[in-house]
Amino acid sequence: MSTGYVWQEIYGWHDTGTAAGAAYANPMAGIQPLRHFESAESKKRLHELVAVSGLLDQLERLPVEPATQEQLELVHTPEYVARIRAESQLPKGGDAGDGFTPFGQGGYDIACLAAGGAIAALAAVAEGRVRNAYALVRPIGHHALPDMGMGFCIFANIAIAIRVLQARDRARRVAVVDWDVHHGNGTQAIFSEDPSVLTISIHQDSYFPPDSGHRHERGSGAGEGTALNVPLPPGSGVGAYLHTIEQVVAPALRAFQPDLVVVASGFDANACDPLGRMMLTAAGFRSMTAMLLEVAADVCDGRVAFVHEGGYSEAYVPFCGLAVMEELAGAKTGVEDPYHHLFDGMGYQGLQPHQADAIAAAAALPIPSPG
Ligand code: 9RB
Ligand code: ZN
Repeated sequence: MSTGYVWQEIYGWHDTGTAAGAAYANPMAGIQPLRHFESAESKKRLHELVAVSGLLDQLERLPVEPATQEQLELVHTPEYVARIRAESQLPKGGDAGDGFTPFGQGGYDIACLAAGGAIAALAAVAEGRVRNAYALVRPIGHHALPDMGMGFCIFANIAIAIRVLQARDRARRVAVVDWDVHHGNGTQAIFSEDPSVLTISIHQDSYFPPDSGHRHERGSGAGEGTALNVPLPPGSGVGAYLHTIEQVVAPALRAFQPDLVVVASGFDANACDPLGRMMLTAAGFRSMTAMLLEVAADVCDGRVAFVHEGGYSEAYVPFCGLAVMEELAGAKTGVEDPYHHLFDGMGYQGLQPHQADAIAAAAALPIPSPG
């Protein structure tokens, strides 16, 4: 069986405008127009490397339908969906909610196609049509809340896809492993009271959203214990991340016994991301993927679907993404990480004592088992 792959050219046309990073350009306040942090470039270049390296020929390109209004409303409020649709018809587009999540005309349609890409990937894996899958979608989704977009996210792509699968009875228990450098607050909030979905987020401690992703956030009500946060100190590298997968994520997945594992695959914890302050390498992402595949082979016949999140290094994201997809497909393209000399040997790549303490504290948190 093959590895499924989602990419739509129009994802590259989602227009985040002439911001200055995440701020709105304002010449009178000294803020010179630039690009938004979240430009298409890192994703387009990842797709182009997948194609040029030859890996694309070994993947199964999955067809994508836009998520329907009904599917969006499995997670989002009708009012929010209607507002995005209305603003998307304006020539200047709109903002999904926090002032940092702009979109251009037609942004609604592209966001529906991003949610649809997540649905296509999760469905293909859950239905056994592919062994595993990577959905390279844009805009990203893990910060989006039911009634508000934020942090470059319009619709909660992964959460919508999980709800669609559950409604079709294609999956009951699902675990989300979010390795984006930012806290996966939206996914956590949506499933907070839901015992059927375990959300795990590994992120840079106390970054974005502000005051979010603390270890004591464990879900609530019937979902108590099904949110797991691993805030890591800035400067964490390959050693800290692999230790986290081994000591926290793998045991949690073995305890929770999901039918499907979904990875919220941001690459902004890489060593040269402009927004993250972590040190992951392409080889680090490859090893994390291999470890997750090994656990998934034991708990859910290897059913893993990756859905893209952040990652803003236009130069390095392509190599990190290619490493993950090679591992998923069990293929080697021969393209080497051109930065490995620089990043693999960086000081403090190994596990540091203060990182081990943070990981041990997360590893001590109990995870509910089925039944
Ligand atoms: C805020 C500002 C940000 C900054 C980074 C992200 C990253 C998202 C991501 C989102 C929003 C500014 C809160 C500027 O990659 N997620 O995976 N917002 N930045 N000013 N203020 C008040
Ligand atoms: Zn991020």
